[in-house]
Amino acid sequence: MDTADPAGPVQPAQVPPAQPIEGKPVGRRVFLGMLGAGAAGILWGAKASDGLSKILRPLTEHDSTGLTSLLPTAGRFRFYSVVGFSPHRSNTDYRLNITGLVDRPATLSLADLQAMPSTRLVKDFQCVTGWRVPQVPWTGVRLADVLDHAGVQPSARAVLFTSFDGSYTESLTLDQARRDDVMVAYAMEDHPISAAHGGPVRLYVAPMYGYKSCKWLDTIQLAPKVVPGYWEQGGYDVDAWIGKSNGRSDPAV
Ligand SMILES: Nc1nc2c(c(=O)[nH]1)N[C@H]1C(S)=C(S)[C@@H](COP(=O)(O)O)O[C@H]1N2
Ligand SMILES: [Mo]
Repeated sequence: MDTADPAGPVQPAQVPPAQPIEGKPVGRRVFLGMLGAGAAGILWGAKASDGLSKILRPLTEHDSTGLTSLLPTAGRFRFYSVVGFSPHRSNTDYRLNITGLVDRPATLSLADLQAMPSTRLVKDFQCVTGWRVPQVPWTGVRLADVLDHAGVQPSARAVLFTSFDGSYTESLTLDQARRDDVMVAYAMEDHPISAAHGGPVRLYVAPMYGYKSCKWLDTIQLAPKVVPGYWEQGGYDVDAWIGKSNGRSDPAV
């Protein structure tokens, strides 16, 4: 266990019950998926203002190490991991692999990514279960630039992502992946992305619900078609547009 990770010793907790989505209750498959997630320990930290405060408060009150104060986003973000822990890879060991239907398969270090033209976006971060973190700054490289670096072959139609947690998967169509607001992110809130939040490098898909933003990004594979990701196999929409998917149609978003 990495003792520098204050979230490490926290025990897995139940995922909060699904909020019925206005006009359409959460489908049975989604609900069952959430039960499964709870058992697997999807949520292992939470903001102190909700019913899960028991997770963080014992650390805050009894944490003689003071490590809890290193959690910069405690109170804003929740920390999700379907494997129930936060995998760790150092900045120097980190590699991003680009494989599949590309002309030049590539392995990029964090320094390689940081040497590429960067982009910064400030957007609300929204989980499909209802919590939202307003105005989060993200910095990284446009996914489109990473794809061009490897040279996408004409037969590719989709981009598949895997995580070095060994379990999480996601995907986008090639058109979605080429949007300006989709990035391979290495900074969040203008700091390096912490291990809990998917660092050193995670995907950030601004126009979609949080589950698209694969943490601990390991491999980007160009493929002929989309493969439903971890949560999508549990019933969530493959096209996860905020406000326009998973039973929502919110003209304000
Ligand atoms: N590898 C991995 N990526 C993941 C998840 C996960 O459990 N594992 N959870 C997803 C979900 S449902 C959300 S809402 C966000 C949460 O990001 P955070 O843990 O940084 O708050 O990460 C997404 N990416
Ligand atoms: Mo989420």
